[in-house]
Amino acid sequence: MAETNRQITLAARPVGYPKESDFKLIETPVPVPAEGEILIRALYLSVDPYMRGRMNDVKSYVPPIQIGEVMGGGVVGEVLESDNPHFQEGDIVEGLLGWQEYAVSNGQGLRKIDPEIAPISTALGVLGMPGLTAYFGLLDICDPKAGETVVVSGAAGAVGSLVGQIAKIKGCRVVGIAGTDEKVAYLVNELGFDATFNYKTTDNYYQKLQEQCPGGIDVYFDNVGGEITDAVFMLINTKARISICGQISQYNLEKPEIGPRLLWTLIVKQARVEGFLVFQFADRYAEGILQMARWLKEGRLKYAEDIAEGIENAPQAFIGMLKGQNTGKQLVRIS
Ligand code: NAP
Ligand code: FER
Repeated sequence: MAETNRQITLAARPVGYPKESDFKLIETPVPVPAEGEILIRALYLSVDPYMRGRMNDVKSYVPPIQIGEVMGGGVVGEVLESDNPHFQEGDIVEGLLGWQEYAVSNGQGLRKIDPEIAPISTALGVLGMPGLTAYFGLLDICDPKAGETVVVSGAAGAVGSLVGQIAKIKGCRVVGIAGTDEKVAYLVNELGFDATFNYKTTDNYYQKLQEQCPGGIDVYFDNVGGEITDAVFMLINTKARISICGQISQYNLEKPEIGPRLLWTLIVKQARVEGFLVFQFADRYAEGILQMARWLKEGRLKYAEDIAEGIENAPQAFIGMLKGQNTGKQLVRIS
């Protein structure tokens, strides 16, 4: 075991897109577990869009990260020592342990991972928070039916790539929107999406969606917001369901965008828009993980991971993810 614990802390509150200088790598002693606690060595760190919000000095469902505090976030790690009857040395666990190489925990909120089911990194992706977001956000909030047209934005990311595949499993026609030609080709060729476009090289989103959704849009799973979402609103069908999962196009803006006012489309189409947090489904996580694992095993669900190496590269991996450099789930492997 190393003698020091390398940690990434918040050095400054970002203005616009975060930059490397907003983070600081520090070294502290490896923590010593107290009575009833366990010591965990991190193997994979998760970097997620929600962390951008936690870097602002705004209270949300959890308090913001303070300057000098270790960046919060999901981790998969190995138990090195345990004084807790529920965990043994060698167990693989997942929990909110933050961007650091070692952490102690009293076991609360930690989930034991079975490495036989799937690679352990999936506990931060398809079999973890993003997978549950896709599963409940699509099936519960949008109730997609066979034959309906489902549009998903942020379609090549951790959540979006799973949303599209679940919609295909349910017999829907799926249209995905993402930011590179490689991503949109991957969605069609590897994941079975019916149509896709690259929003960075498309001028008129409305016209493109009209072409790709000749029967209109029944379900919209929104990961991005902004102009893409405005175009979708203009093409929804009667009784459409829209789930607001994320609005990543807005997270790094210095000034809030004033967009077109399109809520009237909801009146005419008697449509429903619902925001959700994956945590509201906590009492049903087991159901979601079981179903996603089953689809994985049956080969009906594929997943991609983009893996950066070393904790020192976590800030760059996070910034890169916010700018679209990832396909599938962005992770950081701790060697
Ligand atoms: P992700 O999609 O793997 O990564 C973020 C992606 O966002 C990037 O790869 C990039 O892809 C895209 N993006 C960045 N800026 C954009 C812009 N201005 N316009 C359009 N797309 C942009 O991340 P994720 O973890 O799966 O999260 C996806 C969304 O779900 C996020 O909005 C996140 O906040 C939300 N989320 C919500 C919950 C919840 O409980 N509600 C839980 C998890 C995630 P491109 O190359 O396509 O631009
Ligand atoms: C996310 C975006 C936003 C997310 C949570 C939130 C778990 C919540 C934000 C808030 O409460 O302000 O991707 O994922």
